[in-house]
Amino acid sequence: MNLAEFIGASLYRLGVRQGFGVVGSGNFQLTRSFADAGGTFVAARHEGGAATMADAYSRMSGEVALLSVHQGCGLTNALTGIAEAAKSRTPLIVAAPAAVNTWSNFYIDQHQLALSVQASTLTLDDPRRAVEILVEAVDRAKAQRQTVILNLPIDVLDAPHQDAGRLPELPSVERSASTEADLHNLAQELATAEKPVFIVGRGGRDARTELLELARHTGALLATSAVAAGLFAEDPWDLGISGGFSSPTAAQLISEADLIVAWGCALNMWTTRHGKLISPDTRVLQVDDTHEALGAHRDIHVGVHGDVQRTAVDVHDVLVKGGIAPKTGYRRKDIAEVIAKGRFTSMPYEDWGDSTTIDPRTLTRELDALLPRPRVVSVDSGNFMGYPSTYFTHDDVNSLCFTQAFQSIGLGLATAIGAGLAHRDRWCVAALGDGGAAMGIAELETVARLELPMCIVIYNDCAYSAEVHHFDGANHDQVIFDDVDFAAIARGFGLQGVSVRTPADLEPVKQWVANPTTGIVIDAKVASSHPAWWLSQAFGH
Ligand SMILES: Cc1ncc(C[n+]2csc(CCOP(=O)(O)OP(=O)(O)O)c2C)c(N)n1
Repeated sequence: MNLAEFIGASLYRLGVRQGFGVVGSGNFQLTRSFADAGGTFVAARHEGGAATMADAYSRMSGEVALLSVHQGCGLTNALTGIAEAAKSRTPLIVAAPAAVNTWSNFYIDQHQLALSVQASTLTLDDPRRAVEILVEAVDRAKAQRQTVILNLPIDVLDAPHQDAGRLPELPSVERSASTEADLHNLAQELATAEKPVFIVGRGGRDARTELLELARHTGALLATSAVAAGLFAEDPWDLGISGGFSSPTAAQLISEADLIVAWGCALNMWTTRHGKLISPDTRVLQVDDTHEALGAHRDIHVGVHGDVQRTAVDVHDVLVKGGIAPKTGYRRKDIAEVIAKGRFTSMPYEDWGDSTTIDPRTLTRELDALLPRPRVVSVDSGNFMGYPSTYFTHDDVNSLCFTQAFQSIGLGLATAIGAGLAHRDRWCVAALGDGGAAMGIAELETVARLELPMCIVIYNDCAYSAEVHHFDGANHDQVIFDDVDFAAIARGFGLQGVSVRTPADLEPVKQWVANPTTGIVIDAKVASSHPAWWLSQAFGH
């Protein structure tokens, strides 16, 4: 066994089960030994796709995933996906062989590159420390939710290596407790609030039951950031996503709250509509297991350091023990009616479609009714993105996969592959703009090869519409394109393809649902006369 093979096998033994990548000379042996040890490896057609597949797989499965790339150019190709993962704190190991001589054509400074995208970085240049470094890498990914670029200088990878046999057990991840003082503070705020709203982010994805209990006790309404969409599905007090994707009703109710508690939620510009969704008089509390996250994006009145699930249970306990009875709070009968009527799925609208183009809302509603559940919907970036994020019904916290921390277009298709592999029992939907679809199109071959029963819907308006609408009145030559026949392209990749201009054109999709032998691409020619309602809040830094 050489060091490369030892690394591949050891990552499997340390609990990494699913890998993605593009194999070249530097990572061939490592990837081979990972698979031979029992790991599942998906060969992507572009490292950008592989990185995002790994990111989405990890988000949707809760496991540490592996990304395996070729030295230098393999890593640079993967960089956008790695940046997205690092910003989202996705537990991910990037096995990145590295050329050592600066005169090598493959040489780049991989350590600096990792730092530049806020990823964690480790270098395994001493084979004697291989076990220690591999354990450290997996532990950082798992316990600290880091995206770790593991630099592997290629001059040591060929060296013979003794199999170390059993590897050390990784400690299980502890849920951090909040202090007594913080819990009492939080309990006090909740006890006195009349119109509390909880906004729950990625850090609260596993705390549905505990947060529902606490919200019931304190009379709080519930909302999530986009990465936790669906968490409170079917609860009558659920307002859906907070931020740009809020319905007018949800936005109104959030802005009238007297207390907002952010649970594992960054409260970034998108979740708060650049802060405007939170009124200046509202008390803002934030609970997070990472100190640096508290108050990072906006001023808060109280920051509570602790795990979301554990804090929700503990503060509920404080309320009960303190004799604070459950209260109505914001959960009034009139509010329940307003919420029910104000959901996107029941809101009336004037249809923009005609015989040549379909309204993106109508398209999404039709597909929502037509595509079976359970589903996982993955969304690319662009003007269209609010429609699939809000007009599809999200039944639970795993029904939307949203890789948009870096707001990069082109990640949607690969996201859908990673999410679909994490949930093979679900119908998988990729919602893309024509711009994002063109950018990530190589992975259509991966969809076909893996025989994923995926519905890829392209909101095709032959433009980068986000830019067209944002720069209204400007010369749009550089952001308008010729029509592309994505249905024909899909057929070339071995998938089904259908062009859609009216709801009636969706008939072949019904037949596909009955017999989904391969994936289907819906090239939907969408009406683009109006900007999406959320677009004006999307831009910013
Ligand atoms: C990698 C990357 N390049 C450029 C942009 C700027 N950008 C944001 S939205 C957008 C247009 C996306 O077009 P499309 O996918 O067709 O969706 P649409 O806006 O038309 O709905 C562009 C170019 C970006 N976000 N990411």
